[in-house]
Amino acid sequence: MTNRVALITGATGQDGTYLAELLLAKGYIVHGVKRRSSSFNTSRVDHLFTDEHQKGVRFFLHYGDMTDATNLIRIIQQVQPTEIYNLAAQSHVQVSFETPEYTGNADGLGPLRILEAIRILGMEKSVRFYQASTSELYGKVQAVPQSETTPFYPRSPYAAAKLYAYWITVNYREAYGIHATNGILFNHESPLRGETFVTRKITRAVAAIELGLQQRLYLGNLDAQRDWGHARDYAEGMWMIVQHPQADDFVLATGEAHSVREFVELAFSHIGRRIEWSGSGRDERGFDARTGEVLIEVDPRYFRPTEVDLLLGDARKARQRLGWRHKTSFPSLVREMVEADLVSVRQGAGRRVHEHAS
Ligand code: NDP
Ligand code: GDR
Repeated sequence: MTNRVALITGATGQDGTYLAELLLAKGYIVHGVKRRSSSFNTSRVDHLFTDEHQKGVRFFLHYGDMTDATNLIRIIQQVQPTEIYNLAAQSHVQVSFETPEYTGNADGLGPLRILEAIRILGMEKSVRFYQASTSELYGKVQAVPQSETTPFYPRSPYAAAKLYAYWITVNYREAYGIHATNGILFNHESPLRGETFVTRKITRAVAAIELGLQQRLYLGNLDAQRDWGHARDYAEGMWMIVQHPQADDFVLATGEAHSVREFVELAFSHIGRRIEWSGSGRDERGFDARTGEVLIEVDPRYFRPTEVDLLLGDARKARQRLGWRHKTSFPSLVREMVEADLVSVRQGAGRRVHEHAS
C-alpha cells in the first residue's frame, strides 16, 4: 500500500517508537514531531533513520510542540498526512501535580490545536485523527472492570487534561464529521518505557542491584493495582482503531490487574531473589528472604495527593469489532523488561544509577 502518510506527535516516546516501527513495516511514510532539547532526545527512534537510509528514507522528524498552534498547522500543511496519531503529552501523572498548567496546555489544549488545524486546512475528510486517551480517566473507581461506558472521575491534573482531550475529540467527530477516535488505553510498558514510571523504575533497579550498582529501591504506594500490557500490542491496537470505518472510542486492556508489590516480587524473582515484606503502609520494607538484606523501602515522597487505586479494563468492544487482543502475558512482559535492563545497565555500568526518581 502506498501513499499512506502518518504524522505522529510524541514520536520520540515509548508508544511513538513502536507505532512508527509498525507503520513503516506496513509501507507508510512516517513523519514525527520532536521537541527541541538541550541534549539528544531521539535515541529510541534513531535506528529508524539508519535502517531507512538503505531503502530510501520514509521516516522524518520535524521540530514542534503541542503548545505551539502555528507550528502544528505548518507541519500538517507540509506533511499532508492521511492519519494523525496524537501521542505527545506530559505523560507523568505525579509530575502533573507539579506542572498542572503546562500539563493542561500540552495534554488538553494540544489535541484541540491539531483538530483546529484540520479544520483550518480543510482536511476534515482527508485525514483521520487518533487521540491517546487513557484509563486514568476512570480515576476514582466507579466500577470494575472499566469499559467504554464506565463513568469518568479524573484524579490528577493529567487526567483532567486528558478528559478535555477525550471530549473535544468526540465533539469534533460529531460537529465536523472528522474521523476522530479515542483509544482508552490501560497501562502499557516495555523496555522502552520511561525510567520514572513504576515498572521501568523497578526493572532498572533489579538490574542495578544484581550488578552491584544500587543497594535499594525506593517506591510509593505498593498497593496500587494496574492492568499492565505490552506497548507493542497497544501500538497495533491504535492502528486498528484508526482503520475502523466507523470513528469510535475503544478500550485496550489485558483484563488482568496486578499490584505494584506483585510486579516487584516477580521482577526480583528473575535474579533469584524472593522478597518478603515487613511493616505496613508508609513503613513497609521488602527484604531478601535468604539474606535478610533490605532491598525495597517505601518513601512517602512517591505518594500522590490523590491516587488511582485500581485499573482493570474490559476490552470486549475492541475484541469484537476490531479483532484486537493483547498477545504478551504479564510474566513475559516483566521478564522481557528485566532482561533488557540487565543488558542496558551492564552496558552503561559507569553511569550513575538514580535511586531516587519519581
Ligand atoms: P512518553 O512519555 O514515553 O512519550 C511522550 C511523548 O510526547 C515524547 O515523545 C515527548 O517528547 C512528547 N512530548 C511531551 N510533551 C510535548 C510537547 N509539549 N510537545 C511535543 N511533544 C511533547 O509516553 P508514552 O509513549 O508512554 O505515551 C504516549 C501517549 O499515550 C501519551 O499521550 C500518554 O499520555 C498516553 N497514554 C500512555 C499510556 C501508557 O501506559 N504508556 C496509557 C494511556 C495513555 P520527549 O521525548 O522530548 O519528552
Ligand atoms: P500511571 O503510571 O500513574 O498509572 O500512569 P506509573 O507507573 O507512574 O504509576 C503506576 C502506579 O504505581 C504507583 N507507584 C509509583 N509510581 C511511580 N511512577 N514511581 C514510584 O516510585 C511508585 N511507587 C508506587 C503509582 O502511585 C501508581 O499508582 C501511566 C502513564 O503512562 C500515563 O501517561 C497513562 O495515562 C497511564 O499510565 C495509563
